[in-house]
Amino acid sequence: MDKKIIYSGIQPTGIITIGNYIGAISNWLKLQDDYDCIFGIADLHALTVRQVPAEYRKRALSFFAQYIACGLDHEKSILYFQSHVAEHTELQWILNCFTYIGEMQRMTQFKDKAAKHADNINMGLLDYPVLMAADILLYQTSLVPVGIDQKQHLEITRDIAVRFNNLYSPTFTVPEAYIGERGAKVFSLQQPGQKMSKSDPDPNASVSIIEEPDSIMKKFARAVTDSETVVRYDPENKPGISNLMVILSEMGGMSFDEIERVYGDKGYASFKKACGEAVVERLKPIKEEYDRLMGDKEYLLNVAKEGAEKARRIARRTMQKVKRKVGLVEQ
Ligand code: ATP
Ligand code: LTN
Repeated sequence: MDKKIIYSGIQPTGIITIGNYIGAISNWLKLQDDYDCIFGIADLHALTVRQVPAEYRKRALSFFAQYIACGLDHEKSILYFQSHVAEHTELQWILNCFTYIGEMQRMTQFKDKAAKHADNINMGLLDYPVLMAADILLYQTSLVPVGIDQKQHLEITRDIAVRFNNLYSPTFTVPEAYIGERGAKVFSLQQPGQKMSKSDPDPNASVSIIEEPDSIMKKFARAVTDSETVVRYDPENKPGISNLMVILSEMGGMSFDEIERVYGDKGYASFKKACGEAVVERLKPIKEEYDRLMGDKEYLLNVAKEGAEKARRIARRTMQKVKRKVGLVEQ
């Protein structure tokens, strides 16, 4: 029997943070052997906000190198740039005709981004979830591993798929979100009430997966905690410490019990140092591999080309089906 299909992606904005790593990429790594996985760089999505072209091109390639450096394997999974497969926008147009404006205006992310970029509330920002639905439905995806913030986009994707399937006949697999238990939401090191975000302008709030060790240690030393001295998991009353515990447990492989036993009453400084060290240690091989890959651009472009070819083959099949169902004349 064919393996089930997994699809996910990240927009090449800002930096890939340990939040993205814990919430998304580390889950992807676990899925590569048991599923047919497709991981895209969502470079069309990020055009909804202004990008500086030369920087954007570089950043997108750097993100692709970071995917591979993290352990995503182009021999097991399809790794590619969304913009290299034209079927994404082709399907988006058709799905647009099955999506209501009101549904898009209600999306939390749209409302947030519209407030943040009040001078540029473009059609792309409103239509963002339909492009995401196209990404997912194009590949007959069963599972979509994302952080909890993307759940609403997954729900609308399901609604669009069901609507289309009911109007015609079963065409799209109806996907489900796959949200990791812990680490579904890693919080900012500076404002533990807010999620750690790739594009946070405060550099102390997040840690990149290719950051220098010294800088990582400093950021953990400066992380906001509370006025107590006990290391204890209590997200409500101790959000800073609890967030650090999630990070240490995900990156250093320690259970909460163990962390409380070892660092419970040793004071925050030694606990924060341990967090920094665990992160540095875990990221070390990733950074080394990333530096090597960035020295071989040709290799990266070849992997991307091969990925796009494989993706296109699957995407074409879905598009043929969709075009036939809606009544477009065959070529
Ligand atoms: P931005 O700040 O630019 O909106 P982001 O940090 O939210 O970006 P995305 O590109 O929107 O990152 O998300 C990439 C993936 O990482 C998604 O699956 C998302 O759910 C997950 N993710 C993002 N931030 C976190 C976080 N703080 N904790 C856990 N998962 C996260
Ligand atoms: N919107 C997503 C990125 C993304 C995505 C996808 C995730 C674009 N296309 C398809 C899963 C499946 C985000 O995380 N901000």
